Amino acid sequence: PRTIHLKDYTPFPWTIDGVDLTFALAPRGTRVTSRLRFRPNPEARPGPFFLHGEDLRLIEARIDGQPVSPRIALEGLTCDVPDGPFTWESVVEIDPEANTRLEGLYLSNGMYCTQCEAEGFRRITFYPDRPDVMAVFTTRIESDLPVLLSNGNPGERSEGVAIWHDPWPKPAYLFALVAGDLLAHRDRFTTMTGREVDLAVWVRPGDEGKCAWAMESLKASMRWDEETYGREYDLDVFNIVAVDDFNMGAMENKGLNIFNSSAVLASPETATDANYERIEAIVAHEYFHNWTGNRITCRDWFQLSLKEGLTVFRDAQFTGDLRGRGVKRIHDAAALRAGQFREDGGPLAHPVRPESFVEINNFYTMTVYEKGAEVIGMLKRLVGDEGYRRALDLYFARHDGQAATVEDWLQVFEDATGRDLSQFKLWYSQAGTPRLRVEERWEEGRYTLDLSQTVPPTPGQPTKAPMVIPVAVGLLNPNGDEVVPTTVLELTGERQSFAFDLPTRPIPSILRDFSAPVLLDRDAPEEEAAFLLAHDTDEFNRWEAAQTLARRAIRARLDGRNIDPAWAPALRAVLRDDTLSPAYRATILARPSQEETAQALHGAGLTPDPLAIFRAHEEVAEHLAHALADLLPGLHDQGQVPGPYSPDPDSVGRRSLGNAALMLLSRTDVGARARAQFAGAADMTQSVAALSALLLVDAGEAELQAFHDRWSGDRLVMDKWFALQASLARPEEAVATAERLTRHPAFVWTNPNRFRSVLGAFAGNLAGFHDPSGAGYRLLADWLLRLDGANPQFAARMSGAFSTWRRYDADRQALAEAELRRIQSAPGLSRDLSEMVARMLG
Ligand code: HT7
Ligand code: ZN
Repeated sequence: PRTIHLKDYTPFPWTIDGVDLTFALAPRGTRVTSRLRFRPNPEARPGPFFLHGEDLRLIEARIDGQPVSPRIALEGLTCDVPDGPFTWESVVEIDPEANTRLEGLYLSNGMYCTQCEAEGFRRITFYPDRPDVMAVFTTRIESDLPVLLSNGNPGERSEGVAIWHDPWPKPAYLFALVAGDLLAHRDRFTTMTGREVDLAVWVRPGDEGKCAWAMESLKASMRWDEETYGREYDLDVFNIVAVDDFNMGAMENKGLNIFNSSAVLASPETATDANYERIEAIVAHEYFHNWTGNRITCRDWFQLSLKEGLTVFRDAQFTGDLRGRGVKRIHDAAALRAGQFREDGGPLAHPVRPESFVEINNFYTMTVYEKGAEVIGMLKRLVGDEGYRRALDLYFARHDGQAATVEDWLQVFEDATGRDLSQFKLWYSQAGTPRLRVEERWEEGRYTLDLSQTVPPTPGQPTKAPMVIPVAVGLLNPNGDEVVPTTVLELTGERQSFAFDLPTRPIPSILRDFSAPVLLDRDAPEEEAAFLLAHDTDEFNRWEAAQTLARRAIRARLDGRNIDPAWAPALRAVLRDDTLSPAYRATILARPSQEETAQALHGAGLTPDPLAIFRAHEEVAEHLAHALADLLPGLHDQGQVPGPYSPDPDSVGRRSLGNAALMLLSRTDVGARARAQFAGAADMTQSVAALSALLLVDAGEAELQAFHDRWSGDRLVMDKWFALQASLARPEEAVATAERLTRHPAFVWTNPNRFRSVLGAFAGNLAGFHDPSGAGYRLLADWLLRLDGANPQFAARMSGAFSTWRRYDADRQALAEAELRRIQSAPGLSRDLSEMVARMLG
């Protein structure tokens, strides 16, 4: 397969003045007629006329009305064309029913829907399927189905025909079409300039009672983007459609967002607080793409983070504003460390702006999304809130209607703030998590922080230059007063010193608010973490201090030592502090994940033993459960929020603290409270938490069955039933549990949500997946091979579970490698999965 390189970019030799599409929908033979008005692109060098196209049956092609015979190749067609402007027409036939890839036009439970990002439009018709070709689309849909939707504003509607016109030029990846027997949950929004927008969430009959939260989230997002970024919506309608078979969370098609039903549907009985929060965040993310992604799109797919990093950053700001910045920052940093640091430290490491790819779908990663968002957060910290706002205003003014690059993005910051960002740009090109070493010196009246950085080698990048690292620091007096409030130190060299004149030696709080996505390396005095846990004014670093203590406890058990008896009392003081929000106190009670422990051991040059890690985490939880036994029932009681269910931040926070307490309580009361909570649960949050607490202590057989019997008709709730078992199965039973679940009649493996709920959840069960027999590796490899034949994009995504295989002992390595090689040598392996496996084998 061909490798595509950033350096080879050339503009398309034509521009398109208008696109007219007609879809005559039929499950086995949909006819797509396209009429494209081409004009030579004055900014491009002339080149061959090439249109992408895959799995299309060409019926006829014409240029200016005259039949032509294009040369069909594997990935598209070429044709001789006139020198000046011309009109290209083609008729193709496609087979939506046979489309199991969920890219292009496909059928999901009788509903037609599309997924065109990144390169799915070429499975619909012949087209220059690249993001820098932007055009105005008019779409005619012919079908007897009652609801026919596409991008833009609705035009004429008559028996069996609907016409849609999208006035905003867009790349083909933002095209969408939906047709089906759907019901709408409707509302309206009045924009900042008084325009009325009709909003609708479209779902299958039966799901119409589960749309209210997505609609509320949409309206909140529309208002927030007006108030925070001055961005107004620009069409008369905004439609969201929920679909059951979908590879990712959602897609920001212009005016017609298509969502995985798990990211839309919610009712108190069927969705947890976490589901509600996820829906709110994804609805916001897709809506925010209307400006950062759609009005300003990407020149090529190497610039993906331009829209994704920025939109993740914006959705995080939104969630922080609605639900509390400190807790949001803690959740994001924890997720980044567990997922993106893992990616950056292994064979799949790549820069935020990759320089080459075989299959672009393999680069929708945490590095592009989440690290990309971190880079924007650093930029904002460096130029300040005012500078950021000026730069963003300039970005929207200068690049509206364009397909932009990372260079364009940085240029607006340089122009708006006068800052030179040439070194900062390394964050886009250098992969790997920088390690920030901090040492301190105290000489009478002068406190000095010596900062130094190293960026580790990553595939294809053996040596690195120093980055710009904003290190937010605060200094506290030994009595707990803050003597130096948060100050941003800018580390630009390999090592730099920063001095403070102070009467007494302070205690430093370093990397406040997780001001840069780096690993902090510091030999801190033992007692410092407990001090910061008690006194730090920075919410993030206070939580980080709690994490440091928890890591120490885990490490003690791994080394066969006793847990420091001062740990639980230190936590107790914070947990009892009613001035702190329950949501925040819940984060204090959380321990690092087993994955994080494995990563830390590997980073320290040790070989992690998944079983030992599992046991150490269990022992630490047992220790806390006993040491906090008197406090936990009260915390759990606080989580019983009276009145009807509401996903407001306060209620969610209370339940999260109550349920964090319950997870520990079940270890000392043999599940009594969890059983009672399960029996009396009025909402899914309480029900799932209770079931988890029981499964954690190897109980809950009867509750599991009751849950199954009650919810067997609800797809999304059944996903939870599968995922809970696969992820919480004890190490010795995990492979057998996952295998058994794959034999369950409801295990529809072609549905990505269901596949993920069993095999994704199992792969996240550290000791289960890394079973010393290799049976976990074999199970996943078998399923990946099967999945690859139907849905390569999703198979490739799920294969990432193997990426850490070199961390483990020689026996496990040999077993995992054998499975990767078995996959690699399978006949007919997709480009998607073969690229992933090749990279993982390195
Ligand atoms: N921009 C979208 C990314 C995407 C996608 C979505 C659904 C199915 C397949 C997809 N491939 C790429 C989603 C987003 O970031 O908002
Ligand atoms: Zn996105």
